[in-house]
This record gives sequence, C-alpha cells and structure tokens, in this order.
Amino acid sequence: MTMFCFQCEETLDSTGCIKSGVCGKTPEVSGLQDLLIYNLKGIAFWMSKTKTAGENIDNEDYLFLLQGLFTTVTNVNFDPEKMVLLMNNSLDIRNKYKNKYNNNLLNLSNSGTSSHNNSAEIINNSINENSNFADFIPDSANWEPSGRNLDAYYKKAESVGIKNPSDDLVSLSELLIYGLKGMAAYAYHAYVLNYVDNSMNDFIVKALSYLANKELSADILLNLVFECGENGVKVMELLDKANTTHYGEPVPTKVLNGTKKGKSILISGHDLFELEELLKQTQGKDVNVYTHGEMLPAHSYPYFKQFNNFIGNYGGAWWEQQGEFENFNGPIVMTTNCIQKPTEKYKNRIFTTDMVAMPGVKHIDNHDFSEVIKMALESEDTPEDIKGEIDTGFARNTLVSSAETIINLVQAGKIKNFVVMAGCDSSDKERSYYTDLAKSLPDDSVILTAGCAKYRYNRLGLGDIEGLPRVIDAGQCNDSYSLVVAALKLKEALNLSDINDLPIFYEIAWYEQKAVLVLLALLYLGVKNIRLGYKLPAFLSPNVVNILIEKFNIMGVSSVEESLRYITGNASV
Ligand code: SF4
Ligand code: SF3
Repeated sequence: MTMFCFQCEETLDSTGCIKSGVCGKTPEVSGLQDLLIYNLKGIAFWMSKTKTAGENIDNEDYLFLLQGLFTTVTNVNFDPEKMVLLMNNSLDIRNKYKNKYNNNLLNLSNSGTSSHNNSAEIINNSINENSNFADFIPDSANWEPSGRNLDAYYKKAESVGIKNPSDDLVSLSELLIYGLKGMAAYAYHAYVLNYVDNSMNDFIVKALSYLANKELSADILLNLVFECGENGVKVMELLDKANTTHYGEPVPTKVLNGTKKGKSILISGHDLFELEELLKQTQGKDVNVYTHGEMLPAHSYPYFKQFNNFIGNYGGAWWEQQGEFENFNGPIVMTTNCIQKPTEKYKNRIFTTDMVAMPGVKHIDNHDFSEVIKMALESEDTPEDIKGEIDTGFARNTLVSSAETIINLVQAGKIKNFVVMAGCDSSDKERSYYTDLAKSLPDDSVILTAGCAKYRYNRLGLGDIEGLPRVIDAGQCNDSYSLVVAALKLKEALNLSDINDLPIFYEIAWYEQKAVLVLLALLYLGVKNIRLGYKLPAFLSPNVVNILIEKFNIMGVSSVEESLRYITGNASV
C-alpha cells in the first residue's frame, strides 16, 4: 500500500511520510486512519441532515466521533485489527443516520401535513436546492465495502488519502481536521469524567460535514479553522472544569524525580481517570506508582495526594520512553499518546488503555488493572534512584491567586518578561534549541510551560525569583488554557487593552494535533507574534502560512541568539 501523512512535526524530510511513518505507522494503518476520517465525514453529513430535519443525535454517536478522531492522533493507535472494529462501527452509525433521514423523509411525504411540517419543508427545500440529490451526496456518505474486512478497507483506503498535499484547500482542510482531532481528544477526556458539551460536538459535526463536500471554499474553511480555535478554548475550559471538579484545584507541588526501592508501576499519557482507578486498585498492595511524560502534573491535584503509594515521576518526554521503559523494573501503562513500538525488553510488560493500541501489546478493558498489579508484585524491585525534585501545579487557580505577587514583581522590575514555552516535545536534535533558550534567558525571565515540551527545561534547576520558580508548570498540554487565563488576568490588572501588549513571548513547540488545537485557540484569543517550532507544519501551504503571518505575525524559529534579541529587545510593559 502507499501512504501519505504529514500531520506531525516529525514527518519525513518535513514533507510527508510516504513509505512508512517516522512514528512507526505502517501504510496499512495510515490508510485505515484516512478511511476512518473519511467515514466520519460521511457520518457527519447524515447527522447534520438529520439535525436539520429536527431529529436528535444520540450521545453515544457523538462519542463515537470523538473516539474516531482521537484514535487517529499521532502515536495513539497502530493496530489494524482495532481499526477494523472502528471502521465497522463507523459504517453502522453512518447508515443509521442515513436511514433515519430517509425514513423521516418517507414518513413526511406519506403523512402530508403534520406536526413535522417544518422538517418536511426543510428537507424538501434542501432537495430542491440540489436538483439531483443523489449527485449531491458525497461518496463518504454512501460507499459500501465489498466485505467488512481488512482487504476491502485497504482497497478503499487507497482512493481516499491526500493526493495533492501542496493544494491550499488541502492545507486548510487538514489544518481543520487536525484541530478537530485535538479537540476530540480533550473532549473525550472530559467525557470520561462526565463532562459533555454537545455544542462542541455539534461544531465537530458541522465541520466534518462541510469537509465531506465535493467542492470546498477557502473562505469557509478559514472561518471553520478559527471557529475550531474558539471551540478549542471551550474544550480546554470544559476539561479544566472536569479535572478540577473531580480532583480539586492543582496546588504547587514538588514531585520526587526518580524512584524509591520497591515494587513499581509506571503510568503515562493524559488520562487522569485511569490513574485514579490504578491508584485505587493498588491500595494496600505494597506497589509504588510513578508517572511518566504527560502524567507528571497529576501529582499536583489534591485528590491524588491521599495515595501514599503515589511516589514520584520517572523519566521524561514520550520520545525517551524506549530507553527509560527498558530500565524500569515493572509494568507500564500507556493511557493515551504517545506510545512508541516497544522493544523486546519490555514488550511483555507494557499495557494500553482507552484509544491506545499497538499490535502484540495487551489492552486493558474496563479499567481492570489486576494483571498489571500482579505483574508488578512478581517483578524485581525498582532500585532507589532519586535525582531531585520537579516543580509542577501552577495551574489556573494558583496563577490567578498569585497575580498580585507576580504583578508586584513585574512592577518592581524583578521580572522583566514571561516566555510561554508550551506544547509538545519531540526527538528532533534541533529541539535542544528549547533547552538552550531556557538556559540563556536572563535571570529575570520566567518560563510558563504546559505539555511535555517542559521536559526540555524543567529539570535544569533554573532557580526562582523571590520564591516563584522560574519554570512555572501549569500542567498537561490542555492546561495551556491556564496560561491564557493568567495572561488575561495580568492584562486586566495592568490596565492594558491588548493581550499582545503584555511582556509575554510565545515559543510554542508542536508535534501532534493537540498542539495544533492549542495554537488555534491562542490565535482565536488574539495572541500574535507566536514563534512556532521547531519546524513549521508541513501541512501548511505557502499561501496558508502567508495568511497566518499577515493576520497573526506567526514566526518560525531561527536561532537562540535571534530569539533572545527579540525577547530582551521587547521586554518592557
Ligand atoms: Fe509521519 Fe507523523 Fe504521520 Fe507518523 S504521524 S506517519 S511520523 S507524519
Ligand atoms: Fe506530548 Fe505526545 Fe504533545 Fe500533551 S505526550 S503534549 S507530544
């Protein structure tokens, strides 16, 4: 099979993965992911028709859209068998709404005038506007496989992928889809904690159903991209509410960096609910639990502090996992992205949950960690290896309540500027730029961080300014929302009319699609002059880049020296 994927920052030669993914994605899985997105557009097409006809969408079908989008995020699902199940479901759900719409139409034409008059009118108008309705229905809403199996899906997948990557409409469409993927991942985490906002789900339906069209308009796509940013702010707010309602407001916390002697389990990814379940199930079992990657900020939630076997953080960002997991004595649980293909040394002791899937890796269903705990008890002890502490927990509430202290430090000239260094880390060698920049910033600069990008500088010992750490960690990538709330508060307190007048500089590091959503959210909030790195997205065509430059003065990354000149030269309020 052939493939084309350019959705992440590590895409081959900054152009596109064509033979296999740099991430390890096979052409087959890449094709299945393209086809799943294609089917989601077909589902959304019928859902939006059904809604226009006055019928409701079932909550479990909204959920399927979230799961379908989430599963195609970089480093989530590498398993063709899992993809087949999703594909089968996608066709069933699509046909459910197709039938619902057609039956509605039939009932209305049979019943003449009825209480559904309005719906009948809408449907008839919609058909009249499109003299040949069959021509109007996109293939994604109608195609049927020759069989519900891998071969039939592979065959279809060949025809639905990206064919003309440099086209501006493709660029805008993919920008929108990647934003939707990020949105779906965050909405799914909120859903798991019983927080749902169907207005966001309706936006996903609207955007996907537009993307199902045969003809697309650049203006409409651009508007949808900005609307996606607006929904990005909303979904991060929703997830913030879900997390803080369940687990309390994060508090500044010093997390042990390393391990203590004893039986151990390592848990990585973003899903706090899986962590909750793991901690509950390990109570009284004499097994220590450590976080890895994006799970680190969990230590700052008051709820998790009650578990005295929740010891510390082991390792760094996702891309370091192979070496780190090999050296960890005990099972490892991946709750979300980013999973990499496990090496022989740990492939039998890594587990996946939720949407994460990897061939040959055991998947945990229904949050039942008994097998993981049994394995931990049978494993060798983890040796004592403590490397110090890591600061985390400066989320929205703490930042806002520290606003006065921060403003006083700014007004006293003790803090000259803030540099938001948030987003994703990746394995690119050039990423040392972020470490070097963090080290080179003057002592009166404060770094505001969120996401796994933090591992480039959160263990450097950059000190504090009158008790305020110079690396302020708001949490996971979705907690970038906290940084924006704090910036808006600062703007208000300093009586500024524009968020861009604050002495805040944005160094956003992206790798996967959640960071795309975070970027769109920042743009929606009017943040300008973002330096986006380490490489600009390959999926942005030159014309789309120009639009972003014109509207937002987005910049690429060149060198530490140049960034330092920019920051220190524009550093006063
Ligand atoms: Fe390549 Fe990234 Fe796509 Fe993987 S997700 S195939 S590395 S572009
Ligand atoms: Fe990292 Fe994968 Fe994006 Fe939530 S864990 S930020 S890359």
